Amino acid sequence: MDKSKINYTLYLVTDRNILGSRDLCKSIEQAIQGGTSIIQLREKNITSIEFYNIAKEVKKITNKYNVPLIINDRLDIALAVDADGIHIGPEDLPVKVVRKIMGADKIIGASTCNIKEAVEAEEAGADYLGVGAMFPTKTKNNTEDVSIEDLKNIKASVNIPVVAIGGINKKNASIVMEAKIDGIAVVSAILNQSDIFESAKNLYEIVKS
Ligand code: TZP
Ligand code: MG
Repeated sequence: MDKSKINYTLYLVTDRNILGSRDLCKSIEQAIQGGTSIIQLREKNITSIEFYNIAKEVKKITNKYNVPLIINDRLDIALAVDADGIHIGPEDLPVKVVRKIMGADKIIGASTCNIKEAVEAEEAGADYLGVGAMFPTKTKNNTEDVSIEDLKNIKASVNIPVVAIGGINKKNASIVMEAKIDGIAVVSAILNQSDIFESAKNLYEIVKS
């Protein structure tokens, strides 16, 4: 996958807890059909073999639609399934180390919530930044608050794509897009909705307009 052509418009981060009994792969497929342009497989508290098996199944879907698959946190899983990239935060392996292991062609995303972290991540070799939490979220604990003003300043400080995350939904998506960022990353605004396809479609249209 040519990483200079990645479309960050609508970035789905997965969470099987939110999906409940609904199938992850089917849900991802519906989200992609609705306009989701990049998928991050995010799993917490599962074994390596479970994560690996899920990632292999998800990769079949993302390959089918030519949508990039990013693995959260786990470099070993990302390498094992030949994912398109990895998303890491301050508590994960450093960007520089991950770049060295994954090579130049893979996508590395970094979570940042201020200008200093953003600039450092870019310098270390990150391809894009995830910035948040923009709004209160029930999906992740221990988030730091990022204002729209902070988001604008971060975007202005780097030359790589920026996606905003945290509590973003159809009501507030246009507000974060005023920061001239490259896209929005969501969990519940797609996966916690009864119609995943429609939810993705609505969000995609909001971000694009
Ligand atoms: N990182 C910062 S906030 C967040 C993550 C993974 C959760 C976003 O979930 P939601 O449901 O879109 O608020
Ligand atoms: Mg992490």
